Amino acid sequence: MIRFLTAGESHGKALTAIIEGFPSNLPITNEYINSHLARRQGGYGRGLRMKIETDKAEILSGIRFQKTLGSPISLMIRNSDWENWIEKMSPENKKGRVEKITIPRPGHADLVGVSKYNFDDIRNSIERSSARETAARVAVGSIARRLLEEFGITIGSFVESIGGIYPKKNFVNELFDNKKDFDACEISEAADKSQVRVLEKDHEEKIIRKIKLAKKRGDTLGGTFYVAASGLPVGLGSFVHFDTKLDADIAHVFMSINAVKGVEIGTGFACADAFGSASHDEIIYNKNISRKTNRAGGIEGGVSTGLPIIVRAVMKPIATLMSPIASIDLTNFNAVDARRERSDFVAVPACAVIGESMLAWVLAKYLLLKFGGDSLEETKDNYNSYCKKLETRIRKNFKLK
Ligand code: EPS
Repeated sequence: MIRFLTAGESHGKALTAIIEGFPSNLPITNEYINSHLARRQGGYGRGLRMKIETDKAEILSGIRFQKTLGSPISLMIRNSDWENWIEKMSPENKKGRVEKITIPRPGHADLVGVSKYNFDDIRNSIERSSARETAARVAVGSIARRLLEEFGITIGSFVESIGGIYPKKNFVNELFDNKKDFDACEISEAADKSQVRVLEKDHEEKIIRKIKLAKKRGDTLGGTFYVAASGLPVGLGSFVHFDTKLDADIAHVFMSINAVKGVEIGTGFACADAFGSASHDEIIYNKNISRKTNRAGGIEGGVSTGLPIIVRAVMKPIATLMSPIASIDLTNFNAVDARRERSDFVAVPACAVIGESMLAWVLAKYLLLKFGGDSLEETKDNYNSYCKKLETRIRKNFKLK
């Protein structure tokens, strides 16, 4: 079973991660991890912090000559901004002139954090609840993604909407129709060319206008995004327990991303309004067992069907507002404006990249649960033997005697 932990405060020295359970001999380079870290930093509407940081992962253990050793992998991403926070964030007992933060921002973890952990300074909550932590998750996810690539599984994403601005064309309908081969990587390649990771030029322009308006008003925006995976085998996940269902795990990891408030798989919430006949995917045989459509988004009964996995999620607007809404000062409970803090105006494009990383993690977990060996070679043997014999087994099992 693979697992990971991240550590690190937003303005501490560094973010770190420990990853366990990957097979040996998986090729991986710093450049590969860093290319995904750079994708997370992009997007029109980010704040000044992204101008300070150029996130780079340093590999501390578990990888030798660009291949995994099977031992725990540890990574570190230094915070360049630490230089400006050494006194304010010192782990030593030498407090500089630290101004305590006493006014919580609605929508952030400020108030729940000080209530729960018994703090006298909201800074103590801000630091770990910051979305800065997702840089470590993207580094972790890129190792999972590298593993999946060895099995022909690719992952991609695009932004569907920001601030209620949707594209003219609904790109996912094509995916639900299941009419042509689809490589999830290709949607990311197209989206990465856009400043807000959308697929149409005039859609991008409209969104940028809306972000400019939000900035002018001192406000923020959220939006929706799709993450997809293609090239999957049938049979990842299981229906035998609540915590072995692939879709349940996907929902969990997406909801764990900062500011994500909802997630759906396949046609998701739209199923509520459709007939059953327009909701499920008819089974056909055309050289292989296949489906006419992929409305289920690649998962039935908590198990991958082999068709692309399609996840949609919604990110709420960033909680830090330059024209703040109401709060109270915890020193006297008087009504005041919520605190301003350097932040992003929009982070939906970054959120989609984080979604890719989390989906990669879950898929790598279920791939290794089913096929995992100590080395990549052993894992590939298990995978190939299962995939090659799948249809032969069905034929044999159901043959009329
Ligand atoms: C982020 C770093 C943060 C924020 C943002 C995400 O840096 P700072 O707090 O120094 O400006 O830009 O975090 C939030 C929006 C949030 O609400 O926590 C990053 O690296 O992604």
